[in-house]
Amino acid sequence: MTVKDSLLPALRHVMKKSAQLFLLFLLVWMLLFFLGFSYFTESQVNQPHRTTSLLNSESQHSIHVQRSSRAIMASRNARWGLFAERRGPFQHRQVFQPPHTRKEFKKHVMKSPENDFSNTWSVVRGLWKGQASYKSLSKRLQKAVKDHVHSNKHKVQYRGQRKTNKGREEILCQMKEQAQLRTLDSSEQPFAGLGFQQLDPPQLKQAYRTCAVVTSAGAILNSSLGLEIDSHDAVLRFNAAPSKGFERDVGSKTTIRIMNSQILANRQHKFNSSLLYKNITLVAWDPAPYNIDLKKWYQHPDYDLFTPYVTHRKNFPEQPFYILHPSFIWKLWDIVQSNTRENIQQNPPSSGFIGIVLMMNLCEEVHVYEYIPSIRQTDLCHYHEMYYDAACTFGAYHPLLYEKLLVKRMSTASEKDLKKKGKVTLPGFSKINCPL
Ligand code: NCC
Repeated sequence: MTVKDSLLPALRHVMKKSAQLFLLFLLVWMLLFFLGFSYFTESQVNQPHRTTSLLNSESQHSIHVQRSSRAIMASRNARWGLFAERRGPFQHRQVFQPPHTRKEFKKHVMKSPENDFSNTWSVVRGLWKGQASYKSLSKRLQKAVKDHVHSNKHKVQYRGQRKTNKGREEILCQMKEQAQLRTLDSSEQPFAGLGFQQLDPPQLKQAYRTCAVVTSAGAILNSSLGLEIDSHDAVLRFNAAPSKGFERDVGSKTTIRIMNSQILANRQHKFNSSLLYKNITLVAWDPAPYNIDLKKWYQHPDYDLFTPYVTHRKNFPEQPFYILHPSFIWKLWDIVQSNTRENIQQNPPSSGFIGIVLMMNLCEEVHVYEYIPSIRQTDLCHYHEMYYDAACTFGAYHPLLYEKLLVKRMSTASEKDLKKKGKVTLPGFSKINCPL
């Protein structure tokens, strides 16, 4: 046996082992690379915010997804918005249920060519300066606004003037003069004939010094505003927005809840039984036709709020519960249009604007949280629900952009409060002094 004969098998064995080792090394390296890559991308997404332990894991995930992809929301919304507008139960109102899972999100959103990441921020900056316009909205929202302006569902015929360069004092005086609170008048027909007088709650009057209006915007998450909000004498919340589980950011006190008629009419909201609507003052609204034909409204409300209202008043006669008079709703619309050069959507203002003016009637000072978006702005529609739509913040059905511009023009909040807290401060009507 030669040396060559004895070395060859040993050499072959060493080479085989080295190849196996190399393959193993390659495999481990690929695994480490993959883990490192996904960790890195997740933490990039997380960077601007600490996640709150009050959020459930699902919504935490949703926020991560959202932050990484603000740019691509509008296009997703366009597609899913149209889908919902054709088929959804709320076809005449604005918010749509977009895809929920990461897979759906990637499929429908990430691949879209219509990403408009920069757009959201140009509108927010415009709102901070009080100068945004229809043209600053994404193409999708511009189209939605245009469609609403053309459809004129509530037969709005605005005959008032427009004076769009008013200063703060002048706007406040216009508000005080024209936006006095009016609730359903049970002595008016058809309500008098229907016995609504027996259901009348005591009159809603000015009662508080400082008040907080807490919008449902997703951007209030991670704000840690809860303690500040609870320090006010009264707190107004909207629709089905909960405080339980979100106390750190939105507080826990609720004094008044304002609800659009969907809340009373749609069973899913469990208006009869849910604790959200117990032991507080309730205020409901529904858009009547612009000409305030009360009989027609009673027969064809947008959503039937009258039946649940009557039942609730009978079951809980001690609970203060009001329906806003449609003339109050449309007066607010008139005020927004009268201060806006562009034609605004001919749909009622959002509950947000209605609630703010309601509180200006009831409080000496009103602090509104995350109505004008803060630096936390996100397309996450609500802090308590996992869906995304810039329309929740800037409007499609409701003339939100214009309401917000008007509120910004009336605010005395500092730039820091505005940007960091998303807070505007307004005087209550009792504190506004106007020339006679
Ligand atoms: O979404 P919503 O409003 O309940 O929010 C209450 C108010 O908070 C302000 N907001 C909300 C989200 C956001 N990202 N930015 C904001 O500034 C707005 O001022 C808003 O009015 C409504 O106005 O009543 C609305 O109600 C919902 C819905 O009916 C209720 O949430 C109940 O489910 C409407 N959505 C649909 O109809 C599908 C929404 O258009 C307006």
